[in-house]
Amino acid sequence: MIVNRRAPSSAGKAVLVALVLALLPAVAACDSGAETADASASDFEHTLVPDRLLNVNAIEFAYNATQWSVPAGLEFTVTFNNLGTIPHEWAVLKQGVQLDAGSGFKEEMVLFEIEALTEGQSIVQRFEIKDPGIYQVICPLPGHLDAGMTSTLTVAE
Ligand SMILES: [Cu+2]
Repeated sequence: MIVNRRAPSSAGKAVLVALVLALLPAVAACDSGAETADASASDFEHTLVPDRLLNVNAIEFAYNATQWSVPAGLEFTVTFNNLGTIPHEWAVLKQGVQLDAGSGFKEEMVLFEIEALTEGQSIVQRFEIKDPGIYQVICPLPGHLDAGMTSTLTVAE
């Protein structure tokens, strides 16, 4: 596994800046009472849809939920916060993959993942899953699944 500690941080800042920039025109438009029929309006609505916003916290050795749920075929936003004292990841495994032990993990099992965040880091990333079903989420770092870092992502029709 490639662990790049710098990339998540800079990517997260870029996304946050993009979100802030997307929100600014909508806020300004509200103040002036103008129409908000531009592209940024849909981004603004997206941020207000609760089931498309996942707030994921990681500590040693667990996530803050045993299950998350998102709609199929729609982009959702994951805010991943490492509240622990060592690096953690958030990896959604491909449908049908169910790991009980970290020793069975292979990188090709990953549908997508948020790579290692160091302690105290946060990142915002957007994903979309087309196929409804149950997906296992793990922290692939050595020993972390075995210690309990596994949850479920339900993708509902
Ligand atoms: Cu971990």
